[in-house]
Amino acid sequence: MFTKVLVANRGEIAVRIIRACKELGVDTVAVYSEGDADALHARLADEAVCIGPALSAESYLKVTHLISAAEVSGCEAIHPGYGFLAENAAFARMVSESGLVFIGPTPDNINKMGNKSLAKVTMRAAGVSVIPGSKKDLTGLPEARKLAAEYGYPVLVKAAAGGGGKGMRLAHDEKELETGYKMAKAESKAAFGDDRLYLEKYIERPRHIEIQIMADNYGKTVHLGERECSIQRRHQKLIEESPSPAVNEALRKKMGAAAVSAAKTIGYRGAGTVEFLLDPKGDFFFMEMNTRIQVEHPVTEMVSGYDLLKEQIKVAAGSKLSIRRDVNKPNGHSIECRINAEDPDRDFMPTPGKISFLHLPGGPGIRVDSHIFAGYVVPQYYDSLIAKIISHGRTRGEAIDRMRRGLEEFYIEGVKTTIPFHLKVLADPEFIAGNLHTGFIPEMAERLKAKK
Ligand code: MV4
Repeated sequence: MFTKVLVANRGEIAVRIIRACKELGVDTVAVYSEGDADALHARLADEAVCIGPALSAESYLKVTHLISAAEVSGCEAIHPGYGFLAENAAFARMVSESGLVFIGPTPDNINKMGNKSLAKVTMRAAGVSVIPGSKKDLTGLPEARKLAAEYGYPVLVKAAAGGGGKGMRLAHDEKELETGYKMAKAESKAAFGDDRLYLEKYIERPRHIEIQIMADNYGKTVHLGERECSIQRRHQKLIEESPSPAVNEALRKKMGAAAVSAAKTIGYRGAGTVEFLLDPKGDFFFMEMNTRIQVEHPVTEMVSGYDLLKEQIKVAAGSKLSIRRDVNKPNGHSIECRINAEDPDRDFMPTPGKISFLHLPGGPGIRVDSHIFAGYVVPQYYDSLIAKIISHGRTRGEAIDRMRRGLEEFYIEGVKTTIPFHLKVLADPEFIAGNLHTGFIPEMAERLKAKK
């Protein structure tokens, strides 16, 4: 095992990584920006190094600062967390070329999945069902028109370098395709410096179902079941759960096998997530793969019994996976609500500022992953996630009841949060019935308006 690990992140995930290292007997070095001088992760780690000003571009994204911090403090490995440099193949390569271990997949793994259009080519060749669409990057608008006519409208134009909805345009007819194509091209050029596009048949009212996989260096690759992440707002997930109300054991085995073969095809190592769309008929299609630990990993931990961070670190250190077989039978049900410092009454505008009072929920079946405390000032510079409440129960109903109680006993003053919004979702009859799909939030808004 490593003796010392550099935690190249901030917020709740930095705290989560430090906790896993403590249990493994590994010392930690935190990095922090000038905007995070009082942050919890810098206090909980054994050592802390300031790596620059508050702006991420001058601190958490500075490859040279991170590698120097690891070298001067005598670390053997770097954990990137999620976001920032977690899916940057050049960073992963520089870490290993500096004689350090990148706790994550290989640079080649990251590259193969980073281009979403190329990832689909690889998956199709491996026999994984992918969303019907262009077989490679589009050559131009004429080809887009031809393919759209072939598959039938509506279609989606997506950025090859994208993911998570950036540079994506929906078209219901040829006219919309023309403007959508041009806008997607300009947007992805500006956002990624890469204007390659691909086209897909638009799947109506799908669920977003993702499969957690883990792989070691000894040829072992397993899946840990699914997470349902259909409840999103502007491509930001707000609530995730495992298992999905729409997935039975037979479907879990099929989707799990597809995810494992996706990972094996590229010689994947470490923790990863294979995203699928599940259509109302029950057919599923590969969408993209995320080559990192994800925000919503705790719901999988609660129903599988495994600590994904510890597994990730052990695998990177050269140990075998402790998970010996696929997790096809989840233990109970788990739900995660993301508590953001945002005002749901003002279009989810960020609400940075000082937390003047705080009481975090607890009790049976409630876990809180967070870095906040009374007196903490939520900085304006980073994403607005301040806590994750994760409930666990024997049934989905019990997980919902516990989550509602947890949200109600979360007392926070000084910043507005997404807690009232979560309570509305938990009271929604369609949510309670498990009727989830990617249009859930706009449709819930309509239901609430009709009730008034
Ligand atoms: C789709 C789709 C329907 N059909 N692709 C949104 C984010 C990005 N990862 C892909 N997304 C979608 N791709 C096809 N061919 C619908 C979405 C989508 C969506 C997906 C998951 C969760 C929420 C969503 C909200 C709107 C659209």
